[in-house]
Amino acid sequence: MKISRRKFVLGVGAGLGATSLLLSPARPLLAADHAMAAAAASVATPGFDPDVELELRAAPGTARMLPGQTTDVWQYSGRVLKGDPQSLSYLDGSGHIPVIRVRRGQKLRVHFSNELPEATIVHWHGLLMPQPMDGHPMYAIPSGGRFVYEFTVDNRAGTYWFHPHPHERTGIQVYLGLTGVFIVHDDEEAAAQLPSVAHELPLVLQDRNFNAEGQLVYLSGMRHDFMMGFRGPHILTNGVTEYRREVSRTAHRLRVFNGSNATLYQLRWSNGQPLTLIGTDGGLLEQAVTQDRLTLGTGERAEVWVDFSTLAAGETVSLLAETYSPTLEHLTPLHSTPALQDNARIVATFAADSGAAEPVAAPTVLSRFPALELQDAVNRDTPRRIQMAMRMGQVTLNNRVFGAMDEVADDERVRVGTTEVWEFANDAGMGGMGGGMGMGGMMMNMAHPMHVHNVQFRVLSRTRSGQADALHQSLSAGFTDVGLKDVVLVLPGEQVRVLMSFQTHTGIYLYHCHILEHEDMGMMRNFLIEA
Ligand SMILES: [Cu+2]
Repeated sequence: MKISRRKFVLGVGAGLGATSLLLSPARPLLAADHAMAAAAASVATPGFDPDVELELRAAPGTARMLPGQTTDVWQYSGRVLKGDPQSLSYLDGSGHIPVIRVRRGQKLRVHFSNELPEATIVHWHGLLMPQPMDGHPMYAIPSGGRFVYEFTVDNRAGTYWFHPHPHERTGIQVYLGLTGVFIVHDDEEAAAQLPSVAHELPLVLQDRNFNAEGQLVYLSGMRHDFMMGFRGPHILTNGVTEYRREVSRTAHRLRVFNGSNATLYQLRWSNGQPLTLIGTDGGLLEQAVTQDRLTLGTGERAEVWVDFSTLAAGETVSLLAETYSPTLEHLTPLHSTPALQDNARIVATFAADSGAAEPVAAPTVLSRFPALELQDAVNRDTPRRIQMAMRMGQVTLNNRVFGAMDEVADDERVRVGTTEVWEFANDAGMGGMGGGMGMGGMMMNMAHPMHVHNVQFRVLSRTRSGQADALHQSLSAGFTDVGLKDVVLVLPGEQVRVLMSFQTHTGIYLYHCHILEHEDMGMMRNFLIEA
């Protein structure tokens, strides 16, 4: 586990100096990358007969994010070539965030074209996917390039998403607007009798910073800023500030998604009612659970059931958020415009319409989980340990940063068909191994949302060195450790064990911190699923 000099130098030299990610042109693709990309899908496979076929572009555009102002963005847009016309739509709000909606078992083909001035590639976050379709940065296509995605939707009904994944440019590309929601429906979900699509409320939460002309402002490019992660004074919901929506007086299904680069949200209802949680990253829970708060790290999703029939016509209820930086600085008090409510920021307001109230009983039994048992793990007593650390201006996983596109260490190989326990350890600098020195010797203790590609896992345990303070207790109370997950927020001092099964697909996939600035700095590694 020692750091090879080459890897370390690669990480430091890869454009993260003071002039930075934002100002420097995109890293030119290596010849080897081109060869791999070319070998992958650039044309449709004749034998693949899609149920749904889409065209998807990434291109510069504009959006109405702030009242009365037009903001330059990068956005996904497209059209349906084959299949249900509702397979592609756009969220309300600014209208620049697309939603792909498919059924489990359907074959999907997406003709993707890169009309950005730099390389990009699309990752389908949370979905089980053949390696060449997963959007690994080795498949990044240059400006003007095309990529044909073909895969069978093999996930449970749930709220997934898609975003760019080119190495060192993910943060800025997502920030400029490249985000999409990917919704899967299935028969099990239909049996649970949840609110219909007409009563779904997808809510994408993203914080942003604007200049006086209403244009997006990202980080300066200083290394320290990337260590801290982006934070913005405005919270956009579905691309707009002060999101407000009229709703009918009946049950609704919220699909809440933290699409920010780094900021954490802790959500609650303004009227004090508990949140009825029905799903997480990997789809529906077995049974609905209620909790007072909901904590979402970047990339995490939660589905919340709510019945608005108790509201009088015209009455409103809001979703409130306390916001935190990954260093667990409480950001909410810094941003008192618009006015705080109950010491929290208002991220969405729902106003009841004047239709008749139609109360609906809360759902109870929702789904059956796929079998995922600790006794099946090949390493139940000796978890694969992933040590996070921040020191010498570097963010590392087991003392490594992302290296060559196809680099896999001996301890990063798993066997297809097996179940494993992984332990994400965020205890460096807490007296544990690895140290915790950040910039210039400053101690860096940050919460890292850890994401693994091509798998949905179960959270087994959280343990902590030392006493949990009040903030840790409060954030922990909002966790969604009950469901199937593809991101788990690991607080400073914690060791989180997860159980996952590599049942489908072989090849190189990624695990990484989902603070996008950390990912771009190389807090990301390949792992290989071997036959
Ligand atoms: Cu991180």
